[in-house]
Amino acid sequence: MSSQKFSNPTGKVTVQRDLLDIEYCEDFFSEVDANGWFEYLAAKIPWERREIFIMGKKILQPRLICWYGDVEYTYSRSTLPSRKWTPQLQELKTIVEEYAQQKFNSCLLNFYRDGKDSMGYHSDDEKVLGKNPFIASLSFGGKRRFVLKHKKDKSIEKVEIELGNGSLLLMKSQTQHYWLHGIPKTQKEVKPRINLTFRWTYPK
Ligand SMILES: O=C(O)CCC(=O)C(=O)O
Ligand SMILES: [Mn+2]
Repeated sequence: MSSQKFSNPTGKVTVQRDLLDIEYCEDFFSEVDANGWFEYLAAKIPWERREIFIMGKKILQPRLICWYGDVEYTYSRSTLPSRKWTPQLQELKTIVEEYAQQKFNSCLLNFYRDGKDSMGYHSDDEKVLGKNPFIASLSFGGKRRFVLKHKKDKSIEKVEIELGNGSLLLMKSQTQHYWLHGIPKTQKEVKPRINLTFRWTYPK
């Protein structure tokens, strides 16, 4: 699919405080292109629902996922095999790499079917992601609330961003060491949403 590049990155917001370092670009893709990407990804990605272990308990993940990249990925006792980039995913990766001036070799795709699908608070700080993981997160489809909270200091105010259709969020420097992030469940009527988080994953 041919896509317009970051057509109008004027809606760019940077938040740097308390060792949080993020950049949010609201209109990275035009609405038309973002809708096209959503349709493509919803139909063509081999989405799966995985069982994971949380505090020793086996649960079904509250969303669909798929892992692409040059290396496999293990988390919560679940191993996701490496999967060859499709030309379309490669295209998205290149667009994001050019903008972020950063290389990525892997991508976790998440499909939130409705407001009951979610991602719990976590940080992308596993050893395989290196010292200061640089995460680039693309969103397509329904808007969802993305919340960041400091790992230890409860007096530090949370940061909330509504991640919209066609937006790009970058998480940089020491963010993953000091902050948790997640997508809470919502009772509001929300459209399905697809998210792609590009990362650099070191082989084990
Ligand atoms: O869906 C999102 O915006 C968050 C995804 C995320 O944090 C992750 O894949 O690690
Ligand atoms: Mn994450």
